[in-house]
Amino acid sequence: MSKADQYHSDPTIRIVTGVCPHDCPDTCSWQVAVDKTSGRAVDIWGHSRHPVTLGRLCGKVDRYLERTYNPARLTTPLKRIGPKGSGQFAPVSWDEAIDDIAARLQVIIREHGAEAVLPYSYAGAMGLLQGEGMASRFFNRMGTSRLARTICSEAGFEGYLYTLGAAEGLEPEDFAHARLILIWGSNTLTSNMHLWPFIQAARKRGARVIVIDPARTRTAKAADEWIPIRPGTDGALALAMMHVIIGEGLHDADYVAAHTLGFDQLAERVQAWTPERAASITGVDARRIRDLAREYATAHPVAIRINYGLQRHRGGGMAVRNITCLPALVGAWRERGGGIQLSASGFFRQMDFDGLYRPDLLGERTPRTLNMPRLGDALSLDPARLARAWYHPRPVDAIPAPAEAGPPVKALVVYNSNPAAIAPDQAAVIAGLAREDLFTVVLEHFQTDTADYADYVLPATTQLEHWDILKPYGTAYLSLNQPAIEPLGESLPNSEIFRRLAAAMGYDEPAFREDDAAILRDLVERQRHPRFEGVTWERLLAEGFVRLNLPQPILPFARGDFPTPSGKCEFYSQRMADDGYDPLPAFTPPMWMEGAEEDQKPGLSKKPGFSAPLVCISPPAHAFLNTSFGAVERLRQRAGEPHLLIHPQDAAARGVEDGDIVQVRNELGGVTLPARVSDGLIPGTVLAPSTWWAKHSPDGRNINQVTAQDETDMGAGAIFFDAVVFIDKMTG
Ligand SMILES: Nc1nc2c(c(=O)[nH]1)N[C@H]1C(S)=C(S)[C@@H](COP(=O)(O)OP(=O)(O)OC[C@H]3O[C@@H](n4cnc5c(=O)[nH]c(N)nc54)[C@H](O)[C@@H]3O)O[C@H]1N2
Ligand SMILES: Nc1nc2c(c(=O)[nH]1)N[C@H]1C(S)=C(S)[C@@H](COP(=O)(O)OP(=O)(O)OC[C@H]3O[C@@H](n4cnc5c(=O)[nH]c(N)nc54)[C@H](O)[C@@H]3O)O[C@H]1N2
Ligand code: SF4
Ligand SMILES: [Mo]
Repeated sequence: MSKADQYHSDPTIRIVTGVCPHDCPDTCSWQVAVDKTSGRAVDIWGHSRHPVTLGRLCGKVDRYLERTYNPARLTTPLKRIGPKGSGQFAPVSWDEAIDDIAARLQVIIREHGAEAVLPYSYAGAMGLLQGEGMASRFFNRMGTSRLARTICSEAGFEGYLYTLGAAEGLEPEDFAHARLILIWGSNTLTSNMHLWPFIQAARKRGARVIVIDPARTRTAKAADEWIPIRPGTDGALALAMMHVIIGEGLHDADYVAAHTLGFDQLAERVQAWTPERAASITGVDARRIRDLAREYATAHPVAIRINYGLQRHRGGGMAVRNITCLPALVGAWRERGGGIQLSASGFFRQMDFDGLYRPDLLGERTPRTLNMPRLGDALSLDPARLARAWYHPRPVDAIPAPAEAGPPVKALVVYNSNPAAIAPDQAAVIAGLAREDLFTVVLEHFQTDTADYADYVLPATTQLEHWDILKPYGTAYLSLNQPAIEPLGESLPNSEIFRRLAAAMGYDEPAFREDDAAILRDLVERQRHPRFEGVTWERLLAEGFVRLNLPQPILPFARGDFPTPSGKCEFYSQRMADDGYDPLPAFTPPMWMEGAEEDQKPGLSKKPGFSAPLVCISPPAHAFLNTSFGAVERLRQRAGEPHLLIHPQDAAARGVEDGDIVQVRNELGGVTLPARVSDGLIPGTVLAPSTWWAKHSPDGRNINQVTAQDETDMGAGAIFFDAVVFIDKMTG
């Protein structure tokens, strides 16, 4: 008997259907049991009828009630009473907070222009309403600087789009039909666990699963094989696989002729990419590369799951582009279980958001766009650094001269994000947040590292307390979240906070008076594309989630139909040439490989020594979701403590033993962490499970001390996993 069945017969309980708001491809549908008398949520579980949730939540969101009812929840507006960053605040009323914030923003706008205000948000709440719904109306009306939300996925996304035209591919259910599955730069069991049952189903039918990752992750341990690879070198591996496939005539000549563009140029390009050449870059044995290519080309159907881990490097865009060429080359798209998935968000690409986000409120204004990973630069008072923070995603996009960079950022409004912990170049971010002349407002559930630097902290509701709609990036089911409980304390939904701020600013458009459910209903009813046929508000209310009007299996490219300019999978991309890139698959080396002498390259060093640098990656810890669960003590306990994994070879070269405290440092900053010596890593790479709140870390700083603001080759994304560090054993 499912939990829903159990509670159905209990007259004291009301069951409410909702959806997980977190930044995770699974977008689980959930149900909450609410005690009718107390109005308190008493249980939460995964929806048993959702075809991907399959009745299970992950170990983090299983604890969602502990997060919502956490004693550390913010329940009243707070005003700063101590120095910036001291975390000293006093409670104030909503009216006082809203009026004072509006007044301060008005002064800043009058003196510096609306571009001096910067919204900063990401995916704390992925819902369309509590995400950017009311916020974008507010900031569009104000005409603030815009934020390019590139911190996570842009490089891979661009590489994928140049090649295939849309972020479409396999859906999770399709993986059950594959015979060979490459999990490439993804830690499925941690970051996308609801894909795993479909992978297991494929294995029961004889499929093999290979994980390509610098670390022997949970997923790599559970797979049939782990292929360790040096970070940032996947592009070279894909080129060599294509070398073998084309060289040995293993490609699908019919599919290639009918549905791809530029095969001859590709064949010529990959000729030089022998497995031996790729081996010297990737650290993967040449023989293994050759066999992998053969297995990939001859197993049918063959599926690839890439994720964002592999593109957090300078060459991440091109790496994803190269890998994305593989399925068309072997005709994998023909069959169910064949193809690739990076993101399924393209299933929703025809969704019309103008009625929600209201870009029309900008009028004729086109404010500057600042790039998210460059927050440190954006908050600098040096015009040259501010200019560098301008969003310039392609080589053909220039940054302005310092004199043209516009006003310094004087006000920062943070919601759904925790930049003091998650943004790269933490020292630069903190220096900006610590500016006494910067007016900072933070909408939050908890007193995060970022909230410590606020002038006002405004308490927001959690997903149990507000309405929303989730557009997943890993499934084809649109989902509705209904509030299960009343807001805790004085907390308010983001939507209501921006509504009140708008009123205080004197914005009297009807867009700032619509209530939450009406906005969402309008969003659903406004959709005209055939994919939304049958996706109605009534069904969402009754069922919680509704599949897009797409066939199952979707088989997006079985007969070509790539939404690229040529209508084909573009091995040769004119659009890339026009944007300033090599139009063919190429290898873009990671930062760590550039500029270093051969014997100084991390992991390639022939002179083991104290000073040789290492590459540092910091992928998510299993028990965390970015920093969103940092306040939940039980999950912190599960994560253990902030630490650094280091290979025995690299540890020995530095005299480091298991448990020793080491300093991880580079020119940007440093952190001290206990070392754990582990052979579950490719030598030359260290790994710091992330992302810990800085204030829960040994010296009040986390691993983003050593990550840089530099951007990826495509889409101006962040390069979190492309950090060069020095590791020294702490003495004394
Ligand atoms: N439990 C949990 N789930 C999460 C998150 C979380 O914090 N915790 N975060 C969510 C978010 S925001 C995102 S974007 C997704 C991310 O989901 P994933 O992309 O799966 O996550 P990552 O762990 O960042 O990276 C996956 C793997 O890539 C490996 N990797 C790093 N560099 C390279 C490389 O150059 N090549 C290859 N082949 N592998 C590399 C890492 O070791 C890691 O095991 O997960 C989401 N789900
Ligand atoms: N070193 C390192 N750094 C990383 C990464 C990494 O792997 N390693 N991963 C990167 C990636 S992939 C991503 S996506 C980013 C994630 O960066 P963020 O999207 O900033 O993610 P979180 O750290 O989870 O912060 C979200 C915050 O939003 C708050 N929040 C949640 N719901 C609501 C709401 O309804 N209203 C309001 N007002 N607040 C809410 C949460 O309490 C939380 O503090 O981090 C990046 N940083
Ligand atoms: S974080 Fe992911 S796996 Fe966990 S409940 Fe949310 S959507 Fe599901
Ligand atoms: Mo992310």
